[in-house]
Amino acid sequence: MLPLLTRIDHVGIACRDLAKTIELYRDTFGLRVITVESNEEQGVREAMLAVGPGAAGPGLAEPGLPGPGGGYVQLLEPLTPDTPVGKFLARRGEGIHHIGYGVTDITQAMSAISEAGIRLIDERPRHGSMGASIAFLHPADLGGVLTELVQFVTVTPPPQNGREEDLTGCIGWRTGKGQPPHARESSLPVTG
Ligand code: KFV
Ligand code: CO
Repeated sequence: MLPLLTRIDHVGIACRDLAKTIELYRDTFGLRVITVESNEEQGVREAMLAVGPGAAGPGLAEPGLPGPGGGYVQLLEPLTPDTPVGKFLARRGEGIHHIGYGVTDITQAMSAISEAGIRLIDERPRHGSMGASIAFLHPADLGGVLTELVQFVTVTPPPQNGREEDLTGCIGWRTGKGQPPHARESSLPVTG
């Protein structure tokens, strides 16, 4: 059997104050902030900080994004208390919230993992950071680890009208419930 998980894409970390936590990671580790986005469907405002060799990878337009062996730290601040990250903070406090793994074909990976008896939280892929397709797997079936599948697609810069205020000097855009303004090729396995 070929491995379904092709790389560690990101480690998701729940925090109460995104701006302060970005500063902590930048100042302590010198990490580069790639994006800051709000994702209303997921109830988060989040930042992706690149960790790794910094080479352009397949499907990544911009040199400086992680290539093979690289990944991200994803810092997550809840938009409201009644969201997954808001509830997590109330129950457990700040800390590691989930791990995101790269997959080549998210729809195929979801069905294979479901057939293996692991509960899917999402019945279909959702919109994730930087336009990726994402789907979550239930922590209760995976030893208490909330697990996310990530299928990366070609990155195109967000249009001007999708930009958020520039918190950190990095690219920022808003991810709403429908197609994000920067959504690309219609082959993306995401609906509404
Ligand atoms: N890790 C491990 N266990 C967790 C957990 C987590 N992050 N969050 C909740 N739990 C456990 C919790 O400790 C409790 O266990 C049970 O789940 C129910 O907690 O043994 P216990 O004490 O009963 P609730 O009631 O607080 O949570 P619930 O409403 O059931 O929701 C849990 C869950 C996992 C279904 C929910 O958090 C969820 O749907 N998560 C997936 C969506 C998500 O987390 N989105 C934020 C990240 S967005 C992202 O990463 C993006 C946009 N991206 O591109 O990468
Ligand atoms: Co994530």
